[in-house]
Amino acid sequence: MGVVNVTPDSFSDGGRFHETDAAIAHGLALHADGADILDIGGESTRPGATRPLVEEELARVIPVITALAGAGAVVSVDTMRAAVATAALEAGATIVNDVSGGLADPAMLDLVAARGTTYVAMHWRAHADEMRDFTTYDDGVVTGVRDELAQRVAAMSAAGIEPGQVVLDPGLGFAKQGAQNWRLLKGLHALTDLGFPLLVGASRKSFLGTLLAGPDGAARPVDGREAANTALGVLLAQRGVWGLRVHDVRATRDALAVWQAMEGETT
Ligand code: PMM
Repeated sequence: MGVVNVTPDSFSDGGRFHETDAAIAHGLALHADGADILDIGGESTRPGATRPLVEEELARVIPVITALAGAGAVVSVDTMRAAVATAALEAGATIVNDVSGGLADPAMLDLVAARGTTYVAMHWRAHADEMRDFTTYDDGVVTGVRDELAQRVAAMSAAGIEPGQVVLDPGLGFAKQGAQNWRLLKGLHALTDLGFPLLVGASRKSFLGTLLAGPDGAARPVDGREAANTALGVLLAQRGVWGLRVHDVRATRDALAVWQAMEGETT
């Protein structure tokens, strides 16, 4: 899954693709690099970010979705709002990627049930401006995330969403502190045991920057985290993860090609 953030303030590619045309060109480039899905988002979820108005979010994502779906790409909309998801599905998106797993907008699960679309439900506890206050997991982060995702699955089922529509996501960096992300990744099998495909978004996140900190202790800047993300992507693919949400599709594709060549028949 290739990331197309149409936001002025995302931590990873903030502002670079704000203009509609630039976002479309970026999406087409990721598609050409081999992205199976393009994930279009108009709300930054970087820690501390404030929410855009719904009109603003619509104006950011809809033209980009229309163009990229029209060009033949499979498009997901990265939104917590049912109104935005509705417009995005009308514009050609076929997947709803909701970082709140249905918690931010009470209308979201009913919409997904009615439309029958694939639904990525991420583990989430609070909006970006306060999620740093919600990183306590009484029984450990793996158990906490698993139990809270299981509760979301129950809510989805109650809303009439079919199991085959659901993809789960551990929500790296969302209400998780540095080491908690590694604990979650190492304990991912506990989430796989819930019985749904998993999507993982590690690309450019700060726990990778911390891992790669220099001798002075300063985190590696966003632009220098790609090799680590690519290595992690291969390890996750080997563990059966369904999808990797990445900014550099070509790097991940290349790494997966190496893995497949090593595993495949030699001629
Ligand atoms: N991370 C971000 C945004 N959307 N969606 C899913 N399903 N999983 C994620 O981990 C995720 C997401 C934030 O990262 P970005 O600013 O680089 O898009």
